[in-house]
Amino acid sequence: MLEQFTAPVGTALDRFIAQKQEQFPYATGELSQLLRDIALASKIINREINRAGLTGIEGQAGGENVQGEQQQKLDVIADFRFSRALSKGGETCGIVSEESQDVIDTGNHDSKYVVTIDPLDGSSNIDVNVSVGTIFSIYRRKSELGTPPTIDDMLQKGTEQVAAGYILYGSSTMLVYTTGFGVHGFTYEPSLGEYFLSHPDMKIKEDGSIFSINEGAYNSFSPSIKKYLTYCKENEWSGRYIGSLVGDFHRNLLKGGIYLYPSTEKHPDGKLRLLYECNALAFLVEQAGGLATDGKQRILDIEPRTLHQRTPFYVGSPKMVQKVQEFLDEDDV
Ligand code: P6P
Repeated sequence: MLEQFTAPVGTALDRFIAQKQEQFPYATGELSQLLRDIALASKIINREINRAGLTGIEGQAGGENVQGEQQQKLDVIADFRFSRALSKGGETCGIVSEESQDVIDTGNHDSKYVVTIDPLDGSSNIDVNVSVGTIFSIYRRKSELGTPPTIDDMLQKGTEQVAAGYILYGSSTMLVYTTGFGVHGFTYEPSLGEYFLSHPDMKIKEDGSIFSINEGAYNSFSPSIKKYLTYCKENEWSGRYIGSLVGDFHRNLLKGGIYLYPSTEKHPDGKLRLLYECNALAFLVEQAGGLATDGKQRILDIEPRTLHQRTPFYVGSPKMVQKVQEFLDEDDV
């Protein structure tokens, strides 16, 4: 079993990835390069986001994505940038993106990885200067090298992830990722155009007092979720919800807390997408000592049926997720 990897704060991302590659037996460098490709695209998106108000790329693009949601101009730009970086980087044969109906064939049929990605989650917040994020997962393909990617390459359980992470475009821009050996956070230094290790081996608190949920949907929550919210208020916990999953997740990762998106009337299967939102965050939170469920089972154990399937999502400090589960179990009685 490979030892937990750490490096001194301030280590540049490229050097960190290279050092970790040495740790992987038989590593051939493709995964390292794939992580670099994602980091490069994030730097370009970061610049676009920071200048959005000046370059007229705020607001809606006029189209809808596969979910029927209004696409923001930056959704389209982010999707293009990440798809192009991953295609040109040559290390992935296929991509599933929130912004595309079907599997994107990158043409790199000799590469052994596939990527699922939400290029810009929470993008409607950009116009009001609230943090947004990119969420990604990396899997080994199941189909033969030299052939086009298949739907089965994409419909893999979260336990099959090779790597996962997010970029948070916030007051500072951070890249947080795991390859199964802990969670490591890097902060972007724009003047140098480089990410530097700022949060080695991130761990979530076992318990917490922050709950993140959109209480605007209260009337359509199940009785158990309503009882849970009453429990949160009786304990005088803090409600913190910015409507941007990566921002809410990152705060709870650092401070302890829970993010909840239950089934609602508008989203009977939950709103968040399994393949390119929940699986990545579930892998990260488990690596950081937390839990992620759909209210019945571990997120990472869910067998995906369709590319854009949704799931209820409860993620965060283990004791807080277990407490919600106690309330949810009452529903099944
Ligand atoms: P609601 C953004 O659209 C998103 O996917 C997440 O980033 C966010 O947590 C959630 O949806 C917000 O959804 O229904 O509360 O507006």
